[in-house]
Amino acid sequence: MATDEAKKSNTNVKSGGKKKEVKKETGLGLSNKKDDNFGEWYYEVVVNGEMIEYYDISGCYILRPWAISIWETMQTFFDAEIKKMKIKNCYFPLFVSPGVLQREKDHIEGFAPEVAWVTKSGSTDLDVHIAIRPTSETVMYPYYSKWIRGHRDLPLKLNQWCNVVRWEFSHPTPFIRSREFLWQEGHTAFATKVEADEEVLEILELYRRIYEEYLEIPVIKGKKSELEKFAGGLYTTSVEAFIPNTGRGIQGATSHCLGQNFAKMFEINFENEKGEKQMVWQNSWAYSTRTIGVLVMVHGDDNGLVLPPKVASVQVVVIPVPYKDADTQAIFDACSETVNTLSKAGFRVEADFRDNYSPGWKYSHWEMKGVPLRIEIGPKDLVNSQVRIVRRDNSAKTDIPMAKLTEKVKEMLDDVQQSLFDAAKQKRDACIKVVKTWDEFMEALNQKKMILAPWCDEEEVEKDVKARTKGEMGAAKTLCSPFDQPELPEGTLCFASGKPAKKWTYWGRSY
Ligand code: 86X
Repeated sequence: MATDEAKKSNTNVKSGGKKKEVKKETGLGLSNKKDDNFGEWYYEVVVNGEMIEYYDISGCYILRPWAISIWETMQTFFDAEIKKMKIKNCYFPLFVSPGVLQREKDHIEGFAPEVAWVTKSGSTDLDVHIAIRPTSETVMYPYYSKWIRGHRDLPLKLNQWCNVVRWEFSHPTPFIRSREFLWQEGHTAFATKVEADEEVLEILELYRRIYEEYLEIPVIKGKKSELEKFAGGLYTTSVEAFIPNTGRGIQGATSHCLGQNFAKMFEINFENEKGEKQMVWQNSWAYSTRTIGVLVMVHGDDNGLVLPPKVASVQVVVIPVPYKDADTQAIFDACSETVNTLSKAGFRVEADFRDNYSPGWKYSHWEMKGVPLRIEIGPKDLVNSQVRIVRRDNSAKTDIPMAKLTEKVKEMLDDVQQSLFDAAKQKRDACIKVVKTWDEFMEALNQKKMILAPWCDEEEVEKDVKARTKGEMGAAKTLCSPFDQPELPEGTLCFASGKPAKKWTYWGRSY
């Protein structure tokens, strides 16, 4: 793996000797292919697709409007859904005092090296250093303790949209592993475990919908193992995606039931109807800008980004294709009219009228940015009262009568949206391997599979699997035990320990 710095200089190269396969016509092509050099391909796509710009601090990236608009679409969906659930937005400070940060020692312990600190103001050393939030449990819960008194104060359901900082040391990757990222963090408190349990799954379903109904990425809902769960909580649920090119699972979002661990630490108590003092039951849940990285990795191709219409800030780009003596003005007018018709119908559409770029250059440019549909209008189209529509996902070209424009665009966008899911699911499913023995497991792991195996559910065995698979590529671990459990016949043995299996669990290398 090249360093972040190397990537930066590599992807910043706009011209010059480094690019191997620059498309002659346009100079816009990617120099790396997704299947040949996935890592480099990814860096190139996010930069050339204008989602990311590199920054002079390793692990920090500029999120350009093309990326933020996708974030905002997911945010609009999720924010409306949690408001239906009576969850309220709030905002707690970015800065954390050391006392507060360390209040829950077990929770912080393993994470301490990742916490970033402010140690100076100007040139003066601060008497008390101030931490930057890596997550907000310790920031928020003292106030939950203050605000919750009686059962009528419950449930308390808050969410915040914010940035967090985790000073990671292993290879940073835009969206996937960055030192600062955007997320929402929900923190809720209930009188009963039943209510908390129910919310955990309700939120997890929203995360599934973000991936499957917006980003068109199949995910598996399940429960994390004791080793992989959030140590401060009772149990962790997640949606797990898979990146076929690297053969790695990736945690898409998590929804935790914290139980009463934090209530104990932070003394978050309430008086019930009988006047008895009780501890609250808590949840926390989050998804982050990592979603965008998964989107790029799953759908992107050798021509750049491929965006699902629902999250694309431009769904249709209209490109005039003037020709020698043809009436250029008439072509431009037809383009404007097309844009007007489609915007009125509610589509996000733009024309590219720039006169300093050729149509071919514009095709590549908007392909790189992943726009789902391209409409080309040339002299022949004017004569025939038609437009040519080209799909980004499969390059299919269709000539559509102007009279049917709106109807056909709607149809095609819906079809692109669905096709992306179908293609991603087919690829993901082809990577799932069911194994029963250690030998089958190792073979599947070497073939970059996502492995479903019967497991005894013992922590020692999971640790052992990690140890036995350690290497350059990283160890295999559990991804989740799917809620949707295949039948486990009586007498099935654990693939790793040979003890009786308790459940089916997904295993693999992961991000
Ligand atoms: C775990 C747990 C939890 C609220 C979520 O996953 C959902 C939203 N938080 C986050 N976690 C840490 O607690 C943590 C703590 C410190 Cl101090 C750190 F530096 C990094 C951390 N990373 C994850």
